[in-house]
Parts: sequence; C-alpha cells; structure tokens
Amino acid sequence: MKIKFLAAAVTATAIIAGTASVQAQKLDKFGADLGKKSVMGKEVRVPYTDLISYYGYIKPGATPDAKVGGKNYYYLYLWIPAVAPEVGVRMISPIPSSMSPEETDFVGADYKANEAERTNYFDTWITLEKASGVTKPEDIVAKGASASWNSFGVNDDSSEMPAQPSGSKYNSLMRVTSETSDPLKSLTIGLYRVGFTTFKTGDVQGSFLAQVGAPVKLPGVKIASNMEALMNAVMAK
Ligand SMILES: [Ca+2]
Repeated sequence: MKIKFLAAAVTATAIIAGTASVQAQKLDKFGADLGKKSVMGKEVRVPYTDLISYYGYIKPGATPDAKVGGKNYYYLYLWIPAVAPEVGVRMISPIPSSMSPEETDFVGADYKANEAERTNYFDTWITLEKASGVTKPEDIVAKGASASWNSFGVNDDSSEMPAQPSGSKYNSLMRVTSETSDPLKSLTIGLYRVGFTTFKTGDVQGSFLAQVGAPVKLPGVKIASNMEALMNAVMAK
C-alpha cells in the first residue's frame, strides 16, 4: 500500500511539474513583502490590494526613450495618488498566452497594432524611479520634463516569475518599501516611472505585461507610456 501511494504521489508530482513547464499561461497573484509570513518553511504573502496592468509592445527597431550605458531604455510613467507603504513592480515577456487586456487595464497603442506578434519577447530588466519635486498632477509635464530621477533599485531576473519560452527565468520582479526618512525614497504622492531594457545582449522587442501593486488601495493610480498621456489620464479623473 505504501509503495503504491508513493508511486501515485510521484505521478501526481510529475503531472504538476509537466503543467508548470508549459508555464506562463497565467501569472500567480502578486504578493506583498508587507505582512509576509513563513509557514512550515514556505513564504506566504498576502496579494497586493491594488494592482494595475499595462499591456505593451516594442516594435523591432523602435526609437528608445533613452540610451543608458549603450542600452535602449523605455519608460512607463506612473502617477501614485496616495502614500503607499510598499510598491511592487513586475514585468513578463512575452505576455502569457491566456492573458489579455480587461476593461480596467492600460493598453499601449503599439500593443493593439501588433497583437498578432505578441509571442515575440525579450529578456526583461526593470527599475523604479521617482521624480523629485512633482507632487501635483498639473505639474507632470512642466516639471517632470526637467526633474531629476531617483532609483529605488533594479531587477533583472526573478525566480518568482515564470520562465520565458526559452526556459530561462529571465523575467523581472521587485518590491520597494517606503523610506519615510528620505523624501527621495518615500512612496508619497507623485510622479514615478518604470524604466525597462534588456540587460544582456539583444534588443528590446516584443510584447510585455507590466504590473504595479500596492498593499493599500490607490484610487486614481494611472500608468502611460509618456508624461502627456499620463497627465491627461490623471486630470480626467
Ligand atoms: Ca532579465
């Protein structure tokens, strides 16, 4: 009986592993660092209360938003309308096959125009930055254009994310905690951006899904591929 039970358990494990290797069909819930517990040696996280999604696509040969260290960088601008104790950012490429934009999701124009090519992907790398001195929606463009940006950190590859079609775990995830003692690193109302590139060799091209989560509700949080679009979205309410 015991041997039979073990064999059944091994088979079940193999089936689960087989399903997992097809992977990237859907993302797991995005869990917070805040309130994280260890239960029987496993990390248990409470999912973020607020989660916004941006579906994007970078065309081969697209003009980057910036060149940093010889790399093509792109930005997603983010308006955070309330104080957050923590913010998480993750990016997956390509967009998991079973996921598509819902009504409340943000969708880039290039995603809509290239939906048929959404299986193209790149090795993601992300950073979260905050603009100094932009605390009012009406200042997003005027002050954001010349603001200095302060990085909260970077992430290249996260083991928490599903593997890419190559089998490599090259997708990105990071969480940052508000440092209230430092205004440049406190998650207060203001203008932020997610910078992304591909850190290893190759170009940024293909579909991506970016998500920003917080353990508190952020009514009016918006994300857009440029500051003008972001300001319009925030001002429209
Ligand atoms: Ca990566």
